[in-house]
Amino acid sequence: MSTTDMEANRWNGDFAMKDKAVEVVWKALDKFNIELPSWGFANTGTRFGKFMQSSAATTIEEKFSDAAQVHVVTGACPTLALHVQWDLPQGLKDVPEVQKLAKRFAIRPGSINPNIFQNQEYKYGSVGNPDPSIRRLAICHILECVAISSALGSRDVSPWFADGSNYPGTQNIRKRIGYFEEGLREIHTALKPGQRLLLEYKPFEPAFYHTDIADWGMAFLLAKESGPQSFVLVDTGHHYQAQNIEQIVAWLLHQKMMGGFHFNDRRYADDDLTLGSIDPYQIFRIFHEIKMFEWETQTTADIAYMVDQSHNLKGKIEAMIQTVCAAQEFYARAVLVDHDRLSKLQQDCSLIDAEETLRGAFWQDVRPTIREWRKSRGLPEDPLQAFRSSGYLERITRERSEKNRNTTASYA
Ligand code: RM4
Ligand code: MN
Ligand code: MN
Repeated sequence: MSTTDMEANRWNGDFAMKDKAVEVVWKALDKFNIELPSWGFANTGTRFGKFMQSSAATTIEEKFSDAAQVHVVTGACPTLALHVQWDLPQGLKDVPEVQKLAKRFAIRPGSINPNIFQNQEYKYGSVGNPDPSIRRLAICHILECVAISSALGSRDVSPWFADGSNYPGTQNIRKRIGYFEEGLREIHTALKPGQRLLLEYKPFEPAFYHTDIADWGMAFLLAKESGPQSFVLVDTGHHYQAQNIEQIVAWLLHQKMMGGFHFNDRRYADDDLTLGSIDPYQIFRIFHEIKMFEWETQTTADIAYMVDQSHNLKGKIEAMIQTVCAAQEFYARAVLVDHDRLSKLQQDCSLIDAEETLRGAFWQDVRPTIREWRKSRGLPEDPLQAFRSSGYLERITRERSEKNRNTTASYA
């Protein structure tokens, strides 16, 4: 018996329990999907410049094609998040083209992301801008995104607002709250039944003094104010250092306001690194809060799991596969927590045993179980290796290098 097996048996108690653990992981993985971001396949950079990758996607067609490759090897990514200005530059007119691509690559359009931060008009904000004509422009764009989402049969519209100010005294913070309340209420009225508006918060950048939707409390209140189909989106990179993200998740679950995640990792700010690369325990703790909630309430939390990473040095597709596999690993570990036992230990304030129950699940090596699960589902046991040996990367590098040499312009 290998050390890993012995560990597993010790933790699980006996062989029967070990089989149970495998079953629990398999069942959880069958239901676990994670959405990919179209912009994560394109050349992106820092504010200092872009480092071009000759294989990066340059068109919406290439983004769909790359996302399909990730789905083929992982089986966990049936949807692609779209950023309207980058992917549907003509808005609604581009819908038929996207529908064709979705069909061709067997990838469904996922969340629709408005872009209310890139155009010159948004220099002083979008929905929070003091100029009513700019606010109208932003609201109209988001309304078009709602229509795009309906036409594409996608569920979530997820705006991120760069709105804020850079110097004290330069903007009326309370007035801008009012503009957001008014604008979001109007947008909410356009939602079809079942559609959702997910509000994303971020503490700073590009605004460095105040950001209009800076944290989960502001996003929560605005979501509540706008209507019952609005929820909060947690981007794991959008917090101050040392903030307890899983506590935010627990609150949002408790309030039935947890709408979705943008997963990535970070060391300093909104670094958009691959998942779990800096702090693997963090993502496990988030999944644990969700699984514990589901166990306690005997419900399934209706949460959109999405990736929002755009690292500029790692190969785009490989980085995405790495993140998806990491997400599966942390999720699988979270379902291994013995909730019944943990709950009793928490009640008794058995600190060390409670913590060890959590840590015990975190330190399980779930990779052999996940490999078995993949095999049983007709998926490659090692998605990264499967991608590498597929020849896809070599082909797209040949096909795209010329185009990538000539791109310098937009962020994605
Ligand atoms: C923001 C935020 C949004 C993403 C943009 C590109 O920081 O994370 O979700 O759409 O970046
Ligand atoms: Mn995000
Ligand atoms: Mn971000």
